Amino acid sequence: MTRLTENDIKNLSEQLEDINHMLLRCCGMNAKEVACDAAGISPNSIILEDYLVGVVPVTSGMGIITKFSESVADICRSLGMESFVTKTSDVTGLAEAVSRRPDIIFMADDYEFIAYNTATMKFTNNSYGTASGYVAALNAAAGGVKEKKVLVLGAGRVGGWSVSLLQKRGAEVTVADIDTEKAKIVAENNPGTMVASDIGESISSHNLILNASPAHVDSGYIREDTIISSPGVPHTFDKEAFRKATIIHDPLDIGVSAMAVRSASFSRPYSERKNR
Ligand code: 2YC
Repeated sequence: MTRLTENDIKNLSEQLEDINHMLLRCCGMNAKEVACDAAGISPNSIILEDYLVGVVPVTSGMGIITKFSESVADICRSLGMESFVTKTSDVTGLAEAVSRRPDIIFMADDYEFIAYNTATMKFTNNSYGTASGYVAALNAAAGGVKEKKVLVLGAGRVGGWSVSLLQKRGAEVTVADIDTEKAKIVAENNPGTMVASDIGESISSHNLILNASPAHVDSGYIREDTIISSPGVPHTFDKEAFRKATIIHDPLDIGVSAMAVRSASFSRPYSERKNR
């Protein structure tokens, strides 16, 4: 899993409006609508304002990323939810969060990042949230991926979910990874998926790409009028790539929005349950 850096997210809260404008331009939807599409629900079937979200900083492993928790809380607030970041971290922070009766608790260590729904004890994670969010964005930008060829770059957790979710939407998926064995395993787990033998050639032969890899994509391979839905960090496309392609990217917003909406969709909000 590629770890976000402080630099990746230092201005994220201020950029949420710009990200919405980028999504509206590329997909005709804002982050909330992309997240609802990713969760398979219609935006007017859930009142996100009724949900309370607690975010708990975690110090394990490589420790806290400056403004990570605050960025997650701000993203949830931008969806209309009420959210708070606990003053304490780890188990103390979890106890602090639980005492405020949140509907959803977000916590991330260096390997797992979850949105836990307290009513149903179900959680969704960032790998699924990011894949479902960027698949929804690509589907919208492409005017639907059904029966279209889509290349997934990267056979990690986000790439694997992306292959599965693209196939569910009827796409003809090819998966590419510098570790061919990882690509083959994803293909075996998702029958009908092709494995790219030559990554450069596969980039040149697709105009719909989901880039779930941290590797640099050489713009020389990118065809004119390609759409690249790109959760991968670090985000290293050059000017030529931006001239040739529509590139959809943000460091955290789409993935966290998809997590928040999906986790909320697991239950009625506590405020509603409490008033019964
Ligand atoms: O500040 C904190 O609470 C840290 N423990 C957060 C660590 C997040 C590590 N994960 C990542 O950087 C990546 C992100 C793209 C989101 C999922 N994994």
